Amino acid sequence: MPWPTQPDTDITELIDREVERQNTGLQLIASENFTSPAVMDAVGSVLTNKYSEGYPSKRYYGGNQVVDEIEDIARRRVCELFGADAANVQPHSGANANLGVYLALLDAGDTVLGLSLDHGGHLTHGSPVNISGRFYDFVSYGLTPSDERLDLDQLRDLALEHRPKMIVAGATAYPRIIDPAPIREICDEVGALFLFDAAHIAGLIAGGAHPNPVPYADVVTFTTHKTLRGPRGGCIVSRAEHAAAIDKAIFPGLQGGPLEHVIAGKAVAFAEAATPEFGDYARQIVANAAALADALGERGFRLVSGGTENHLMLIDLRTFDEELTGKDAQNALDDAGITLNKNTVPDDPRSPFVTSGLRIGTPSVTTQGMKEPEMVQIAELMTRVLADTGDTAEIAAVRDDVRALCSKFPVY
Ligand code: DSN
Repeated sequence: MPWPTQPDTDITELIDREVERQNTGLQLIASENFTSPAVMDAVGSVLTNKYSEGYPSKRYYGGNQVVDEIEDIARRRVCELFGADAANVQPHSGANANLGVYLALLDAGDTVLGLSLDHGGHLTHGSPVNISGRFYDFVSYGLTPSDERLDLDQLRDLALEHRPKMIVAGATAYPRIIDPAPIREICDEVGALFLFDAAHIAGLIAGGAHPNPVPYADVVTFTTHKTLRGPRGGCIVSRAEHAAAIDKAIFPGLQGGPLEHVIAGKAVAFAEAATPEFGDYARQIVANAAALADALGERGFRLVSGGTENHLMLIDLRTFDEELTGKDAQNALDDAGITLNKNTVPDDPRSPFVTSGLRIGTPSVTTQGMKEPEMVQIAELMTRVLADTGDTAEIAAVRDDVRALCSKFPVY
């Protein structure tokens, strides 16, 4: 063999450390999950060796007999999962999926409505620092000041005023159900295309815990690694009339060779998500989030919008401790083995690097089998750390308790 015979211990030891970190800490980042060994087997397979620019039966290189079958299975499975006409499983990420849709269906300078970043939207929904905001004329809608829900009246008013070519729904930090029906009505009223970015909630949709936007939207994009629990990557499903333009935009418009090993992992995940057990899992994610939100509320934390209906919640730290920033809270919790991310709350006076809030998600802890009683324990562990982020002895004690809790729910 021409390959080195000695393992690359620099890397293998770090992978071992990461396994240890994932096994012994609480993973509460709302966009993460523990993917299955079957998915990881596919992603770590010889499929990584194959170049396959193009699409099944229309490739630019030879030798694609096997990967053609794999990509076809992935496309067929995801169409069945969501009831879609067409699918493109090649986007390397959710950001590329969104960009591919814009490239397919918009011209540079077109007007688009998207949820503002500081109210829970994604960078690719028109942030000025993202290509979406630089190439297209995005206008932001937001949440109501009163109950922090999507402001559909404002969305309609902005749509009537700006006559956008596309309305983008979906969020990265919004704890409520997004009903696609009224957004479709607004799109129809102004003649706009409807893109639903389901990156965070694709697994909840697949599991029947959230409404399916596919019958309403022209195009639905999502990532495969969040609630859907597949490999890291993106996907697009669409109405048949948009399929050719989307395929052309992803390749050759935006990407080169597809990652067929990841596409195989996506195919495995789509099959896993079609099982009745995955429906139970999706419902438990939501039940766990509700239990965790209740327990945090009882301990003095304000929940943005008053609670959650999905896999995540945003807590506004200011009712608990006016001086405590999201940044300091994230760091102290990390020291205690509780991993989550700082997040702005709506109209946050602090910068996105500091923030007044935290985003907390339950997909990972639900995968490892935790239920409502463990959510109460997690709220208590978090409260012990956040009561005094300078108390290193208490943080060390919580680290031990986190390790003990996780040892009852082994992952890998
Ligand atoms: N990084 C993802 C998230 O955490 O929501 C969005 O791209």
